[in-house]
Formats: sequence, C-alpha cells, structure tokens
Amino acid sequence: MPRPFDFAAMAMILALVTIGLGGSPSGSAADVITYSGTVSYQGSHTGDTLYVAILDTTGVEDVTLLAVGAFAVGAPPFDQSFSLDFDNTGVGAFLLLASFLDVNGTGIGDVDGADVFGYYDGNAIPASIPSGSSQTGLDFALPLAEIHGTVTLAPGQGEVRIDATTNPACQMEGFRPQSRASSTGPYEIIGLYPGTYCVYSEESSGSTRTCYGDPTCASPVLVTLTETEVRMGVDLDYTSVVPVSPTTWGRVKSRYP
Ligand SMILES: [Ca+2]
Repeated sequence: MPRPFDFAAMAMILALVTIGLGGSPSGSAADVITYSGTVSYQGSHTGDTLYVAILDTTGVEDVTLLAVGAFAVGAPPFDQSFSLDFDNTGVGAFLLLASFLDVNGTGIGDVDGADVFGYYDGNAIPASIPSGSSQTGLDFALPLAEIHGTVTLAPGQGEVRIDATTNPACQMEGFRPQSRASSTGPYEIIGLYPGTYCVYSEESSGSTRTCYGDPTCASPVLVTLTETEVRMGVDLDYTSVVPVSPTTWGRVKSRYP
C-alpha cells in the first residue's frame, strides 16, 4: 500500500529543483518537455499562492516532484495559466499534474486538508498524462466540495491523519494531502471533487484506524458529494477502537522470605 504523500520530502525536493534552476542545464535539451494549461477556481477560499506541480507516482513508496510553479493569485474566481518544463529522462510513462491553493499560508512544505488541492483533469480520480512529449491544454478546475466533522481521540493518543478516498473499503488510493489532528476537535477537507468517498483516520505512528460510520472500518458509511456540496458532521471516533492500557500496580517487592 502506498505511503501517505510526504510533503516535507516534497519541499526538500523543491529546494533541489530550485537550486537546479540556477545552474547550467547539464542534460540534453531534447530531454526537456513542457506541460502547459490553466488552473481555474470558482470557490470561496482565498490563498496567497497557487502551486502547480508535476508528480511521478510510479514508485510504490515515493512520489517524485518533477517540476513546480508558484503563482500569486488574487481572490477567486481566477484562471491561472502555467507552463512547466522538466526533464523526462527516466520518469514513468504517465505522470500526474496537481495544483493546490495554499489557503492557510503554510507553503508547499505543509499541504493539508485546509488547502484546496486538485489535479488534472478535475475529477475524483486523477487522469494520467503521457510523459513522452510536451502537452498543451492541460486545463482543469480546483475542487469545490468540502467535508467537515469532529475527530475524537482516545486518551493518550498522538497525532492522527484524516483522509477521504474513492476506495469503498477506505484503503488509500493514489494520494492527496491528509488533514492532521493532535487532539479532539474539528477537522476539514476543503478540496474534494464530486464523487463517493470513504472518510477515515489513521494514527501517524501505529496502525490503528477508524472510519466514518463504523469505527472498526468493517462497514464504513460512504459520503457522496455533489460538485459544490459542503457536508458537515462527518465525525470520526477512536474511543472504541484504541485499546486502553490496563492499570498496572508496578512490581511489588516482598520483604518476606
Ligand atoms: Ca497550507
């Protein structure tokens, strides 16, 4: 099963990409191709920066950031054109094109459910783009539907991640940034395309997970969203699935033979 997409690693790769841009091109010019198109957004959230990124998800374990563009966008609605060059040597046959509006101002190193995250071609399941040649007309819209709820943690529980997946059994599919919570309280995922989702949470460390509609995840209740739907009350509760440590008395030392 793929790991959650590591945006901290993505930020590190971004730094490398940025450094690379300052140097002389070392590869053959014929290896560089261009993806271009437009990202549009008709929603209500405002962010400082719109990022557009080309991702190689071929690796089971890792997602590689091949190129990224950062654009200062004003209040929505907006249409932002982009053109990204990258070296297609050794990449997967098909790539993904993602974009997110950084709503909470935390930058590309910290993408989560509070940011509006979308991808080409604007549907619940990302479309694959051939990597063999330059592509134009890669136009897509950021998603408009949202899920809100409360996550209830068990006593002593650490950070958890919250995700929505098109997999009906709540198994992670593809990737998308996950919301995080370290205590009981509200959570949000503000960028979802229309579709049917299984909403779940998993511990950042450890394997315990819980699902909307069934804390055991045996029979999760799926959430179907229309294009602009804002669904409230998608609550997640760990209290019945996290084992409670038994009270221990420590070791009792006998003073008697
Ligand atoms: Ca952010």
